[in-house]
Amino acid sequence: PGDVAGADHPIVLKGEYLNKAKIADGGKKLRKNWTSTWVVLEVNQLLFYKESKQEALTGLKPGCKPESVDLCGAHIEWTADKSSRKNVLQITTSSGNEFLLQDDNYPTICKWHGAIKNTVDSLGKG
Ligand code: I3P
Repeated sequence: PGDVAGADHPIVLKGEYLNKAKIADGGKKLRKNWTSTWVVLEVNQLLFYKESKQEALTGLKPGCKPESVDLCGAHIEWTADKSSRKNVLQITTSSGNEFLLQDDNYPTICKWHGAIKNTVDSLGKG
């Protein structure tokens, strides 16, 4: 019921481990801390799980929710100047949260960039 993260939205891209760093919260800059996270793309949001097995537990176990990123009104772009790493993309939400996603494998991160961009664009059309 309602908008329980991970419970009732169709999955667009199945889970995969990517490197993630949240660099701003509500427009306020955060200290960068890269972590490996299990990323799932749904039709309206991106979910960050600590590990793959957490996805299966969400909905069964209270308090086992992923971090969710509302993609409505969000922006996604490649960035070369926010990190010394290669293959970095940035997602900025309408609430001013900023996330970097990165993978050393270019085809992998391209696939995520394309799918997230399609999702953002489709939500934008309303
Ligand atoms: C940061 C850490 C990050 C690095 C960041 C550093 O140092 O080395 O990996 O980002 O660079 O500040 P600390 O652990 O002391 O916070 P990248 O790996 O993305 O380059 P930055 O300050 O240029 O963002």
